[in-house]
Amino acid sequence: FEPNQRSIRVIGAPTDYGQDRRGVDMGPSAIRYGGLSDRLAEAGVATEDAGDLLVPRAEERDPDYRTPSQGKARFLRETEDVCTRLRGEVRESLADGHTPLVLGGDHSIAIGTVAGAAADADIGAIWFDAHADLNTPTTTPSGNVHGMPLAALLGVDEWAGVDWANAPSLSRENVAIVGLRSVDDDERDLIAESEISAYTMSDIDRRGLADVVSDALDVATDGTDGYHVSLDLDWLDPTIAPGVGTPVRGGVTYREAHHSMEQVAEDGGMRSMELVEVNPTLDQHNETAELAVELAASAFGKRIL
Ligand code: Z70
Ligand code: MN
Ligand code: MN
Ligand code: MN
Repeated sequence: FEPNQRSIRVIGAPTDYGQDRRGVDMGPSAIRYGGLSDRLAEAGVATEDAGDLLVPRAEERDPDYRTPSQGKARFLRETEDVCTRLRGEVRESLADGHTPLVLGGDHSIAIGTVAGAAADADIGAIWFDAHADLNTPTTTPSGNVHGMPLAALLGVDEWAGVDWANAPSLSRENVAIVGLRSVDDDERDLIAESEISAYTMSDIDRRGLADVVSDALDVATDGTDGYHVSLDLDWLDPTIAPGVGTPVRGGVTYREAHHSMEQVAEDGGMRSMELVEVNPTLDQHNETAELAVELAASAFGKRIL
């Protein structure tokens, strides 16, 4: 057994501003209760917990407060506030030599996580998700910012001028989305006309997930200082991850997901990670949070032999 050199700082971002179903703000508690610190200790990594960011309850805020240029994005002011603070925490964690592990919350928090991770480095990103998260406040069909973080980080259209996303924090040629099965028309057009690498479930069925993730790692590491792993739990099939706001049938299996995280661990270039969209109110016996914990342990180098 080789002790793992890495040390982790856990940062909770208990938001549910970015989507319609309440409850995803309980994600950080459920993930910790699901055994996070014990499983990471078993994986041989030193872990410290910075606690949760203080996030005002959605009921106390006005979702529709926005300037005309902010289009249809709901809770954008609140999202900016949380992401600005999260960006600072993530940047500080990296500066202190700790790999940030951010617990969501809905996927809008990725804007803060990645802005912080990219503040002092050129990074790629692997986006494990059923969705492309490439909408803008104009193209969004829902008004939900959790459908927009990747577009924000790439500086797509009106996201280009948004300073709190530090856009662009990512370059299209270093981004890979893995597991797509629910994509909006404007997102499809953007993927077709840009250098973003996008892998659908059909690609995974044809080529095998291991081969797809190997490509994604090449994309994320090509000319970068490392990469961010954004793990939306709706990447997984809802039969094993029912506790998510937007379950989409036909996701990756338990074994496929673990193997992907083992590939990430073996690669060694991951600089930051986040676990998002766990909704304990929709879960069965906390199994989705426990799965998130197990996947993080694998990504951080849990060994079987
Ligand atoms: C749709 C939208 C989304 C997560 C759903 C859905 C986006 N494309 N993201 N669940 N995690 O409303 O923008
Ligand atoms: Mn420390
Ligand atoms: Mn998703
Ligand atoms: Mn997502």
